[in-house]
Amino acid sequence: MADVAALVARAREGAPRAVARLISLVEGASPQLREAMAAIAPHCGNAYVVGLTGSPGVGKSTTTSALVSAYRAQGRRVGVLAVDPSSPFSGGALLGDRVRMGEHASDPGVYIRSMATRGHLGGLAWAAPQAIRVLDAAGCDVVLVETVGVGQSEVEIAAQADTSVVLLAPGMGDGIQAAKAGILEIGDVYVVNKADRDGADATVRELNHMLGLGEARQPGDWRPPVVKTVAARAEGVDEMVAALDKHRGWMEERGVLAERRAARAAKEIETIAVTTLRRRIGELRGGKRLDALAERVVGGTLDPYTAADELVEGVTEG
Ligand SMILES: Nc1nc2c(ncn2[C@@H]2O[C@H](COP(=O)(O)OP(=O)(O)OP(=O)(O)O)[C@@H](O)[C@H]2O)c(=O)[nH]1
Ligand SMILES: [Mg+2]
Repeated sequence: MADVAALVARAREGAPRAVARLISLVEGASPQLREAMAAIAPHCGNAYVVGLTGSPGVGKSTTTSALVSAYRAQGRRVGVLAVDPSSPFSGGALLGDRVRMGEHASDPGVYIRSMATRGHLGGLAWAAPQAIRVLDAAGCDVVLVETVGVGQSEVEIAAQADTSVVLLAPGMGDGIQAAKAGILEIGDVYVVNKADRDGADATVRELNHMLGLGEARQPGDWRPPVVKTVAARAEGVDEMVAALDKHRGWMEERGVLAERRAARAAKEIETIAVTTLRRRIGELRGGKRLDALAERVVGGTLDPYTAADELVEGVTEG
C-alpha cells in the first residue's frame, strides 16, 4: 500500500514517479483513490485543460507534441494525458506516442502519461477528470488530453476540457463526415492538420462554411476558428496556440470558464455517485434482498416500481 500523503507531497514537488503512481491509482480504480483525491483537492484549479480529438492517425499526438514545445518555450509546465477509450490496457495502442513525444521525455517540466479506460465503470468520464486533477496538483499550467475519436469519446472529452480542439485532415468528404459524427457542435477550435497534402484549403473552406451555418450566434458569441497546421513540421502551431489563448480569454471574460468547470465537477460527482450505486446494486445481485424482491414481483405480490424503490433504499442506506 502506498503512503498517499507522502505520494501527494512528492507529486506536488514535481516528482514524476509520484505523479505516475497517483495516475496508476486512478487507472486501477484503487481503494486509496478517495484518500488521494482528498489530499489533492486543495491544490487543484490552476491548470488550463485542452482536449484534442479526431479520427485515428489524423495527427493528434504529433500536434500535441508540437504544442508541448510551444508551451515549454513560454516556460509553462505541461501535462499530457493520452486516453485510449478502446483499450483495457495502457501502453499498447499508445506506444507510438512515446516515440512521437520522445523529445520531451527528459524534460522535467513535462509529464506524459497514457491511460486506458475501457472496462472501467464510468470509463472516460470517470477516470480522465481524476488524472487531470493529479497533473493539475503537480503544478501543470496546461494539461493536454488526447483522445482517439471513437463514437461517444469525442463528446465525452469535450465535456472535460476547458477548450476542445477537433482535428481533421484533408480528404474527400471530410466535412460531411464531420457533420455526421456530430463534431461540429463540440469544437472550440478546429485544426486541419496535414496541410502539406492536397485539399487542405478545400477542407478549411468547407469547415468554415459548415460552422457558419449554425445561425443562432449572437454578437460576442464564440465563432470557432479553423487553423491550418503541418504538425510534423510544427507549422501553424503558433496560430493554434494563439487561437487557444483567445478562446481562454473569451471564456474568462464571459464567465464561461467557471461555468464549464462547474458543469464538469457536477458531471464528475454524478458519475462517481452512479458508479457507486451500480457497484452496490451489483453486490446485491445474487444477494438475498434482490432475489426476494424478484420472487415477490414474479408472484404478483409486489410491483416492479415498488421493488426498485426498496432496492434503491437498501443500496443508499450504505
Ligand atoms: N504529411 C503529414 N503527416 C503528418 C502530419 N502530422 C502527423 N503526420 C503523420 O501522421 C501519422 C499519424 O500521426 P499521429 O500524430 O500519431 O496521429 P494520431 O492522431 O495521434 O494517431 P492515433 O493516436 O493513432 O489516433 C504519423 O505518421 C505522423 O508522422 C502532417 O502535418 N503532415
Ligand atoms: Mg496518438
